Amino acid sequence: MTQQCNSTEIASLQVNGDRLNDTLKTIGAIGALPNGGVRRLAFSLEDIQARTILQTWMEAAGMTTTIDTAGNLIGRYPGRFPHTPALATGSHLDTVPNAGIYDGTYGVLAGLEVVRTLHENNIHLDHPLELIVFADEERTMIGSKAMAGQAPLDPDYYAHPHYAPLPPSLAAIGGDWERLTASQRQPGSLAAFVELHVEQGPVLEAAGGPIGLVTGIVGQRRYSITVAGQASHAGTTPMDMRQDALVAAAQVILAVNKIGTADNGDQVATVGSMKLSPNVVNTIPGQVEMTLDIRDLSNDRLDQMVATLEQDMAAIAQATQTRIHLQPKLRNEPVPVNSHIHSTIAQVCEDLGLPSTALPSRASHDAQIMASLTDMGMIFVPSDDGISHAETEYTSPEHCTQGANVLLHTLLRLDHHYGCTEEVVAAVSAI
Ligand code: HGY
Ligand code: MN
Ligand code: MN
Repeated sequence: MTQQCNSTEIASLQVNGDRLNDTLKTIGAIGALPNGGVRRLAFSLEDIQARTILQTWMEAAGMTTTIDTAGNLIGRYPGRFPHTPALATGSHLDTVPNAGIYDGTYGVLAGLEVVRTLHENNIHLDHPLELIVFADEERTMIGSKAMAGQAPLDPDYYAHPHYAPLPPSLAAIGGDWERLTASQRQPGSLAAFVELHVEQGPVLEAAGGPIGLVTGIVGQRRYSITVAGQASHAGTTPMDMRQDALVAAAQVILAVNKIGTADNGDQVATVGSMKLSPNVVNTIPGQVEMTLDIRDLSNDRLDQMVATLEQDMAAIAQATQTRIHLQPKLRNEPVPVNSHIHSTIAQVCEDLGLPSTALPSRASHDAQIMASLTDMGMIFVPSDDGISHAETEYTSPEHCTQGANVLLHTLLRLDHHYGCTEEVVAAVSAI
């Protein structure tokens, strides 16, 4: 496979920023909401429409495409040594119910722009280059978890009253629940994975630098909390004879806030959704279902938060004569990034004259799951006002372009770093 560009031309290669930002607008219009936000829930028609467009764009950029049994859409740009482990980048196209156009989508489209830039300059890396659109990052993370062999295989684990069961949802995007484990990649099958993402927080903007050098990704634990009391007549039931599930739930919410604000630490704790029943004006709430999301860079601190909350919930249940159940629903381990990839990204920023700031990711990402499979790195660009998971999420076209250039040159350098060894080249050439 001949290379048209020489090393000097490759060193000065730039992505097409206008094309990248145009694709962001095009995909951002899929699931557009009247308030300017986006709703592109995993497995929805909007998700399928966006994935279909991406697949077409991938193939036009010289990639072969597949959808694995976990529903991951994988574009593969050929390398000069096709049988060596691939370099990979990617993110997600699914969104929370009221999102911006950047969370996840930006990393996918910047990866596409990198391949488009290589393809139109007839440049091929030594390694194959994979662009992965992970399935359902926002709720189950089934795409990356299955790829890493971490997905619970009981479909009931993912059950939720607001969402369709996972097996038919996966089928809707080309996956196959019955053969889920076929999507698992073996350690060593990838040379490295780098994800580019908007920070979704205020640190980079405050630091004034366009590029974030992610140092690690927080651990995250999600739970459902069910509070069971006794529904009863709001008029005839004396206050001292009530088992009011909402009064108990209110105390649980304050207990969650207490573990989130303890010791002025960096941990966070959130009750993001709540459903009470029967939810009528003249009946004492009999049941409350809530969700809990806690995060920190330290597993020890997360363990302590859960232990403290369980103690508090036992006391609240006793005092309110209710029953409170904490059901684990998702667990992501805190992971550091690969130090060589981190320093490669820093060097690329320096060579491109882009100020950079080291920071942890306080959001979860598929990258932290991929870290169990291969060397992992993450690059951030700023989120204006630190806003994300809201319609006012915004990152400037300039920052989007700068981030994509850093991704391009990071992958070019990692291609050399994870060089194809003589034995591998000899073995491959002999095929
Ligand atoms: O929850 C998260 O951190 C990610 O946006 N799914
Ligand atoms: Mn995301
Ligand atoms: Mn998100």
